[in-house]
Parts: sequence; structure tokens; C-alpha cells
Amino acid sequence: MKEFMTMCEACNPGEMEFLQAVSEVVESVQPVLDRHPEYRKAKILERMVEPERIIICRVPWVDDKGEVQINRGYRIQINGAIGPYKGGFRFHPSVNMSILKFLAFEQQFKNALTTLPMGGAKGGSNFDPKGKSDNEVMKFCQSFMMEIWRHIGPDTDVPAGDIGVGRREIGYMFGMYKKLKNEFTGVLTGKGREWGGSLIRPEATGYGAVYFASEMLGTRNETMEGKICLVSGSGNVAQFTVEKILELGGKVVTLSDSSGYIYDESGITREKLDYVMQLKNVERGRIKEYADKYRDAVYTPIDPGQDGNPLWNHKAHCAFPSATQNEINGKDASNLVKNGVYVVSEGANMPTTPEGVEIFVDKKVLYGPGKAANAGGVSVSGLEMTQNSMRMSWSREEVDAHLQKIMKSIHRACVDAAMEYGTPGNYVNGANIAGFVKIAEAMLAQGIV
Ligand code: NDP
Ligand code: 2IT
Repeated sequence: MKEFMTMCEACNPGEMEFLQAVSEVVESVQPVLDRHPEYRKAKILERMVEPERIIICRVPWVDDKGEVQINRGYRIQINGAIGPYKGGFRFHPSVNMSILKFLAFEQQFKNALTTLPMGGAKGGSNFDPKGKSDNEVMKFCQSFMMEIWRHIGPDTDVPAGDIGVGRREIGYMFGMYKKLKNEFTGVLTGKGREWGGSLIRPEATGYGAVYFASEMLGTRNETMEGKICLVSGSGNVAQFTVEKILELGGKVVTLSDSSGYIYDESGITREKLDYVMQLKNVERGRIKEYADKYRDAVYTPIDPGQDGNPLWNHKAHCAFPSATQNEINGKDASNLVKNGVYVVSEGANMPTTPEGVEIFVDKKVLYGPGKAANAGGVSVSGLEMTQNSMRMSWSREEVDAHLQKIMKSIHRACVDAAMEYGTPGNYVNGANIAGFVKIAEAMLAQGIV
């Protein structure tokens, strides 16, 4: 493992997030490689850390003041062994090669777990949609798609949303793809329901993370009923995580954005959640305003440089990190355990640092890593692709039933793989191994490509 990581560090210098994601998987799959020398011989792992293709492009656009702006766009097609490349676009000023490579790397295993035929990809740009007008967002999306359209397609690569990319951005990109290609196809998922989108896709990641938590709780004959939950973020994933927790009888006491967090001891009700949705999705405001409206709630600003996040230092049973990578460090993980949290279901991708993960695993927390717990989003994206291919659309109930079945099956695959390889109850190993084996078998069958 040491040798492998040294090689990886030399090939990907300074790519901290990517190396972090790789190192966790490499550790988990050692026993698989020991049992399957054919994977070693075919250099499966070495191939998995080398994207099949990376596209980097200039994205020029003109802002509302008439000034020329230039961003950098990316698409990383990491592994196409089990289906067309699939994964979201992230628009955020922090986007760089390391972040997108870690996300693409995780995505290939996540997609393998969904039971659906999807390869792994990720993309995006350092474009910051915050404070931009709709017109500026449209100009950027159109310029990005003017390059990316030639690299994607319904049977080639199907992008979707992630941080900073929702229905609005998908719409502008879809419009430009359709114009350039002169084809109406399911080339992107997360579309509006009037133009080929699947019902439940907006809800799917958050709902899925809560279904996954319910499955983990089920192993101890417990349910979400009455559970006090900490949720971070206040975007797409966080909002629908709260919605499902409320439906299942739990209570949510926190939400956040990159400026700070609110603690509402009396609980975020349906009415308060509707306010958050309006605030975040329509007015594009800050979570601080929640505490201005609901005076019992306490707002605490968060300094990005500070050690640890006080959001994770409240009494609760469950935590749903739903903002971004490395938002729970070792100190936060210790605080969570100290405060009684014994279920962590990751809506975000890699929100826990390796030190944090070690604490959760050590303390026998029911810890669902992102690539399993947040796979509901890409799963319903897969179902959107199916509906587009059939030129049909399914009802809410049908899609939700599929989603629940898929989350159960992912949970089962994690439990079984962890058991088979001698670490029962370890969902990190379970998810990494189950995802890895599926892709490895496909790669082995398809030869050295
Ligand atoms: P949104 O853009 O809808 O919301 C992101 C939320 O996280 C916002 O509240 C944002 O605050 C906060 N956030 C983003 N970056 C940071 C940061 N650096 N520090 C602190 N807070 C931050 O994104 P999503 O809800 O779609 O994505 C959230 C997470 O879920 C990401 O990790 C994403 O990769 C993951 N995910 C998303 C899926 C999807 O279907 N959308 C599927 C699977 C995983 P602010 O507004 O201040 O930036
Ligand atoms: O991280 C993820 O799984 C996503 N952002 C969703 C990807 C998708 O193709 O729906």
C-alpha cells in the first residue's frame, strides 16, 4: 500500500483531496487484491486511479457590465467499464483538478453500487454563481456547453448537478446542447420535469441519505422516529434530507452555509423548511436570515480557518453532513461521539477527514460513507436516463419505490462485503470493496483498454 501511495503521490503531486480519497480505497481493498491475484496482474487499481480522459477548457463569457470574464472548465471521465460516464458538474470558486479528481474517483465506486449501468465522471468550473444575475449564469453555462457538448452524449457521458449546479444551470446547458446537436436526448439529468426530468430527482440525494440511515438503524432494530439530527449545508441535499427526516418523525436542529450555522433547539418544522427553500432557492439569501426570522434560533458565524465546526458540538443522535468535503475533522468527530451521535449518513462527498473516519469506525458509529449513503442522487439520475430512453415518465411513487429498493440494496451490498472480508459493520470497507469488485470484474473481462 505504501509503495502504491508513493507512486500515486509522484504522479499527482499536491492533489491532497484526490490522494485522500485514493488512500482510503487502497486500504480497504488490500484483502481483495490478496484474494484475487488476477486483479493485481491486470493492474486494476493502477488503472482506476488514472482517468481515462480529462478535458480542460477555457470558458469565456461577457458579464452584465460588458466585461470579458474567463473561467476554467473541466470534465474528468475516469472509468467507463460498466456504463456511460456519469457524474455531476460542480460550479464553485474552489474547484480545481484535485477536487474534481477526488469526486470522479469516488463517483466510479458509488455508481457501481447503485446496481445501474453507469461509469464514473465529474466536471465543473471555478465559476462562482453567487451574486451573478440569471443572465450571467446563462452566458457562462452556454459558453461551457459550447466546448463540452462534443465530449458528452446520452450513450457517452451524462452530466448532472452538484454544488452550484441545479435545475437552472442544467436548463441553460441543456438548451445549448440541444441547439448545437439538434437533438433532444437525455444528455443531462436533473432536468425540469416538463422537459424530460424525473420526478424525485431533486429529492433523491437527501431522501436516499435518510433511507440509508434508516437501514443502518434497522440493524439495531431502531427507526428514525424521535431522532434528533444535525444537518449541515442548506442546499439541495440538506433541504431534502430535512424533509425526509421530518416525514419519518425525526427532529432537525441545525442547518448551515459557508458563512455560519443556525441552531434551532425547538426543531425545523415543515413551515420553517419551506422558508429555507424560498430563502435559498428563490431569493438566494444566507442562512443567517433564518435566525432573524425565527428569533429562538441562534446563528453562529463560522470562520473557514477555524479548527472544527461548532455545528457538530450539539446533543443529537444522528448527523447528516450535506455541505462539502472535509467538513468534519477529528475534533468534530470526537465532539459528535461525545454528544451521543451514533449514526452518521453522509449526504456530501467525503465530508469526513481520515482522522474523523477513524474515530467513527473505532467507536462503532453506524457510519455510512458518502459513496454509499448519497448514491440516491445518481441512482435517480440513472432512472431519469432509463425514462428518457423509453420516452416515458414514471410517477413519484414508482421512482421513490425504486430509490428505496436501491438504497436497501446498496446497504445490503456494503454489509455483505464487509462481512465477507472480515470487518463486519464497517461500511467504509463494505462500500469500497463492493464497488471495486464490480468494476474490477468488468475491467478484467474487457481486456487492457
Ligand atoms: P448546493 O449548491 O445545493 O448546496 C451546497 C451547500 O453547502 C450550501 O449550503 C453551501 O453554502 C454549502 N457549502 C458549499 N461549499 C462549502 C464550503 N466550502 N464550506 C461550507 N459550506 C459549503 O449543493 P448540493 O446540496 O447539491 O451538494 C452538497 C454536497 O452533496 C456536496 O458535497 C455534493 O458533492 C454532494 N452531493 C450532491 C448530490 C446532488 O445530487 N446534488 C449527489 C451526491 C452528493 P454556500 O451557499 O454558502 O456556498
Ligand atoms: O455526487 C453525485 O453523485 C452527484 N453530484 C450526482 C451525480 C449525478 O449524475 O446525478
